[in-house]
Amino acid sequence: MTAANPLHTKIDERAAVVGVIGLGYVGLPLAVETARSGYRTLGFDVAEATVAGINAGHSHIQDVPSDMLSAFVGEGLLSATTDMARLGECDAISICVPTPLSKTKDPDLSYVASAARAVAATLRPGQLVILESTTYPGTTREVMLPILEEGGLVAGEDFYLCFSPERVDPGNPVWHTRNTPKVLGGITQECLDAGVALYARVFDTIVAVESAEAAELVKVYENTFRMINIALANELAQACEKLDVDVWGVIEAAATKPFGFMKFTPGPGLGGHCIPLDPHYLSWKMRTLQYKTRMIELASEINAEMPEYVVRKVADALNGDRKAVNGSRVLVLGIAYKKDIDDLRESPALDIIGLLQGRGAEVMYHDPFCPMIQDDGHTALRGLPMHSVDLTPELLDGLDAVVLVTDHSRVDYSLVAEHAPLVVDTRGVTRGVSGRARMVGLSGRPASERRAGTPLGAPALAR
Ligand code: SAJ
Repeated sequence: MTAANPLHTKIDERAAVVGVIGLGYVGLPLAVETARSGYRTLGFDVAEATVAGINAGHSHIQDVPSDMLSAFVGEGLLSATTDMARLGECDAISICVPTPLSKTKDPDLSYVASAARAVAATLRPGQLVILESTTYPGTTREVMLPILEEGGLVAGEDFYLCFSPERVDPGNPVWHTRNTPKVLGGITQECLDAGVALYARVFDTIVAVESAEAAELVKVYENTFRMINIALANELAQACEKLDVDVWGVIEAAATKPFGFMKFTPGPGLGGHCIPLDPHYLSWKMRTLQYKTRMIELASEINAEMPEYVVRKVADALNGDRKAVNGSRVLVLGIAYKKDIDDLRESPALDIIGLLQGRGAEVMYHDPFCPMIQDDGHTALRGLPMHSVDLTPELLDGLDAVVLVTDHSRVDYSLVAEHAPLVVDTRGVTRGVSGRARMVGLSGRPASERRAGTPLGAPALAR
């Protein structure tokens, strides 16, 4: 594209107005970065409270400090609105809306389509539109493009359309929006050129790829890679159970390989709003093209079976104390989908609580980040809302078992080992912690119960 292009000129002169639709954990950090790069930024969200909070300088996103937000708001560089008619004021618009999966694991693009229609309503020549929401390869060209071209404007000539996957890792102390390499693909070369022109001024590193489809595929591949390797670690844990080998020791030793290996760890199952979901965008798209992504299906099965595996471990461990799950008092320790966060989305802890309740256990939980499990109408647990109980010696002494599901850093695991009779640890965080409790790992007997050189499967030698 020549420098005479008015959009390029506006971008070069920092005169371009940037719009961000969707001000959540992706959109608000992006809006702050475009403001920081000198672009007046207009955030769009359907939630009145979110918009009001931002305009008052209050951040609802952990990675965006309110003092930074209020500085940009105070300078007039950043403001928010629910009025989608103002999208016409923007020279560039990034779309960061949710792309959930339905219960049948079909992509729900209703938010993307709604945002596209809002942009189309005020689309004008020279505008750049970038979709950031994780979705199946083909969405930008097959869903966004027709909606935007309905009014007669042509992508690559009149306006520009790109896909750029979000790579936000909430709470990551090293990788932030600005310094994480940003992949970008366009519907046409001119689209890509326009997207690079803007994003090269916002992100430290731009990774231009051949098309919007390639950029969409990069994102689902990244997270599918992760999901499949987690499944392999979970399968290794079950193999170690059969061989009576401590899986954590095997993984730690394998991780000493300085090349050709990447450490993943087994656990109670797969939580979060990315890893369990993103691979299904790819498998869904491939099904429409008569291709079965067998690796994704199998890995998803293995991960989905982990809550059952954990509950069987709890049942077996209680049997070791001549107890049944039915009637036992069980504490689930840590319920967020991963450590040191408060996010319950797709958390396997909820499955484990439901399975234990279904077997007749009296289940309670402790999680310093999650004070309550709401009764949101689709979490099928008994006794909702459930509240986090305090972790006290009295509570622990009165339990039959603790199942450690999420390994938050700020829990006193020595207190748990000292007072609970039995701990089933699905994260390997209590290895080396000793106390009154019988400690059961995700696989095999604890190393403390196995003398060095004990043949596989042989009972531990009496001391
Ligand atoms: N998990 C395991 N074993 C592992 C790693 C994770 O069981 O070795 C489990 C976690 O307990 C959790 C689930 O998988 O239940 C997902 O954990 P995650 O570490 O992948 O965290 P997420 O869901 O927050 O993933 C995000 C993703 N970021 C984006 O999509 C932009 C992912 O690509 C990142 O790699 C990940 O953060 C990260 O590394 O923190």
